[in-house]
Amino acid sequence: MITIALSKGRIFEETVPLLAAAGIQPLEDPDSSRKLILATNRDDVRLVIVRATDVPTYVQYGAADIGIAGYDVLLEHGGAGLYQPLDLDIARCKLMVAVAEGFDYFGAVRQGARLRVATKYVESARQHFAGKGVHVDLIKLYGSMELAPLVGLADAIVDLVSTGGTLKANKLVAVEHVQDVSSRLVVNQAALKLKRNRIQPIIDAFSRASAHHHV
Ligand code: PRT
Ligand code: MG
Repeated sequence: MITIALSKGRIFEETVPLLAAAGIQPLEDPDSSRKLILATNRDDVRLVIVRATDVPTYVQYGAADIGIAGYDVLLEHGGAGLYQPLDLDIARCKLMVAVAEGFDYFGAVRQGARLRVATKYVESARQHFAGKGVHVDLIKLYGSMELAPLVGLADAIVDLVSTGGTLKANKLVAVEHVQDVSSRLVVNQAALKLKRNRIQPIIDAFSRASAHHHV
């Protein structure tokens, strides 16, 4: 059996065509089904539906052989035990620093002020600000980061931006680019050795379908 870990929502939707290219069709839609293990048209392939941030963990411990995870999530996880053969170029967005409209971010940085930064992406944020020599106190949040500068929890946030609509709706502006993000294929290293004859064709099909973005 080959087990593939996916999160529902945008990653699942953009993965369906890649699965199809590998001859894999889910028998149910995770958005309407409450099942966490989904059968496919192939007896030897199943999907498990997990939180986006948990995908690397399932693959690291071999509970799933393969997974698809955002690069944002992989940077926080650290990538231990994971082979990352492909950038699938799906679910693209940018990790950005954003502040409330009217907050003088560059002025504060120039003066060497200590900034309070709220984020779910503590590791990426730490590296970004350390690289620039900016002093920060990081506040870990699990969602709705956009609220933090509006209610005085933080001076800035580090969050994903795709259309920019969420920042705009909350009167925030992006001031710095941290990292381009897209989703990557991750494979359990031991599973790849033991089941290469079944895993490699899936990697190859994904590679062809996603126009060869080798990491
Ligand atoms: O939603 P849940 O709490 O279960 O987990 P999650 O948010 O980690 O999962 P999901 O499915 O929302 O995101 C999975 C992956 O999609 C992320 O890890 C990213 O790699 C990728 N991705 C691509 C995004 C976005 N685009 C994105 N826009 N993930 C989140 N967003 C959020 C962003 O955090 C912000 O709140 O959408 C909002 C901004 O969108 P715009 O279009 O208004 O700019
Ligand atoms: Mg989300």
